[in-house]
Amino acid sequence: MTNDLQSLAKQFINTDLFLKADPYGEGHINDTYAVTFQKSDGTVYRTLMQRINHTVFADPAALMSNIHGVTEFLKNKICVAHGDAIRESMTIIPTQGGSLFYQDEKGEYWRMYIFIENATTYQSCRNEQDFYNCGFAFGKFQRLLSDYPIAELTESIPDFHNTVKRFAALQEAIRQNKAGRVSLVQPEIDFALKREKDAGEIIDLLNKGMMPYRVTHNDTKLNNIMIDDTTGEAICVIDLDTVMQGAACYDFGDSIRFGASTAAEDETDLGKVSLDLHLFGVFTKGYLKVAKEFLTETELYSLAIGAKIMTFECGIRFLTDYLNGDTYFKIHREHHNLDRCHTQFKLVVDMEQKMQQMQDIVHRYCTK
Ligand code: ADP
Ligand code: GN1
Ligand code: MG
Repeated sequence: MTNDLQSLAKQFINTDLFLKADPYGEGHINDTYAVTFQKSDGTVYRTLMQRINHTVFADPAALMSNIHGVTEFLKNKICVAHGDAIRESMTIIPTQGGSLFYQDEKGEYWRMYIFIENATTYQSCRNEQDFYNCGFAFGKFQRLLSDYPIAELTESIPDFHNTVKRFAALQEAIRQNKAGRVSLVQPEIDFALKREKDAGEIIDLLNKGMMPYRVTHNDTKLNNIMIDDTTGEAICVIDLDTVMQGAACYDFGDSIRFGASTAAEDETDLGKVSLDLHLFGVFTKGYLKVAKEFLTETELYSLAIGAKIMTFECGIRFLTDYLNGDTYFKIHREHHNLDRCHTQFKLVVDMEQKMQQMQDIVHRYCTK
């Protein structure tokens, strides 16, 4: 494999010496490697190489052109604001031939990015200042892209956050029972089916024209933002595969789902899992510091509901994948997707109970 990785890496950079490629990160979708090179003057540096999961992303070429468009657009704005365009936005390293990706002889798609050094992605909140900074950074990301030509974006995964369609996919997985697991998860299925009407809560607002479509990231987990090791600032939003049109609350909601939980996404002790209202407030404060300038009343109202719906949706996606035989999300142990589903459903119940408090917090920070 190292040989393969070496020859793949050389498709992007062949002027410097390849030293090694190490598996990297904890994403559920792509295969990620930190690739180390040495320049002729002895300087050692890393790049980030990824195999794009083309089962998940049907059109990697369109996906890469989305990322190219968005990163170039962001870099222009960052430069105008005298920022550091290499550290504050992803940078694609093209192939030697100038293409945004490389397709190998097996048909796999590969890409390379500049490695953002002296910055870290976290699996859980280190401290509340980080989470505030993340809220601010995701709000800023939406603001920077608010005048991006939305029609130029391809839907890299159609209906990604259409929770009604996600619900239908769950029903189909139950019907097909591919992995023979339906009888193992009847309580989880009942939990989801009881909430069928909730699935439309956000998508209906968009469909009825009550909320605008915006350019959104759609996968705003804490581990998709890089925190500067020195300043603690959330410097760069990464994992841009799902940048598409969506509702502002998708980004707000997904950040809360992951970062304001008191436990990991795959915690097996459900007694540890709940929504931390204090962290909810911290993120909301950071996000609204930027976003209250451009969000409409309905969008503000949708934020807390979006947190619940993103969590419900993620739970039904994990359950669907479990029923389908674990074909979508990477798993690292048996029943991993079911464990993930449990934490999400536990959070949904908690958010249902705390909804009014969540709404009050949003209200507090949009009037300040
Ligand atoms: P996935 O889609 O599988 O989640 P990501 O694009 O999020 O893959 O990458 C996985 C991990 O690799 C991230 O969580 C982050 O730690 C690291 N990473 C991604 N891009 C960069 C980059 N440009 N510089 C440094 N680290 C990165
Ligand atoms: C996946 O790629 P990653 O690990 O950042 C998934 C998200 C889920 C998340 C759950 C393209 O995110 O939608 O919310 O796992 N990404 C895709 O942890 O499906
Ligand atoms: Mg990721």
